[in-house]
Amino acid sequence: MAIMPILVTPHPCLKTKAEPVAAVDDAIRTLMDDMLETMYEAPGIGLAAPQVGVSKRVIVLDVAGKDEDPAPMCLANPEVIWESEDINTYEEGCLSVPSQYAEVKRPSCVKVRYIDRDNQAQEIDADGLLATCLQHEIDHLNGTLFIDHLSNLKRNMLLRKLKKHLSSAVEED
Ligand code: K1U
Ligand code: ZN
Repeated sequence: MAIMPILVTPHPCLKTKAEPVAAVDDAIRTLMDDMLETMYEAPGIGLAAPQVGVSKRVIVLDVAGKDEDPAPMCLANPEVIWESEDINTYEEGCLSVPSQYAEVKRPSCVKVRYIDRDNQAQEIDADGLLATCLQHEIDHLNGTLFIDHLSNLKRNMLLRKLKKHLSSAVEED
């Protein structure tokens, strides 16, 4: 297992559409394990392969609460095959846009088709935080960040705050 460096916007890998995985083999399982370790260490509740510089359609998530048992999920080639008309607003963050948060509106419920760790096709019905996190991670595979869902004004304000945050983090070093 290995912890991988997480890329920060505006890295070009975060704006690139990721390639589908041909099959979930040992190499992809190792990538999934490394991504889970990286996500837990960050800490985060999700991570997409482009965030660690790998342009493949692989995501990992664990939205279990602090007092619940860990519930890691590994998905290859995830695709939303149904979404509700009902919309939910959630204050999202992103490990590639560190320390910045904003409200994002997305469908409340989704059905996602994917390939699991054992290379088996699966479908999952998600609502609540799991639905939000799945959509956020699938967005990463298409080169979209949560800030791309904001107005130009809000996105530019947030990017200015990010610049300040990153330069003060460098000064502290
Ligand atoms: O994709 C990512 O950058 C991970 C991101 C996922 C996410 C967060 C919120 C809404 C949708 C998707 C994060 O995990 S940011 C960190 C975070 O939310 C968190 C960290 C520790 C405990 C609880 C939450
Ligand atoms: Zn993110």
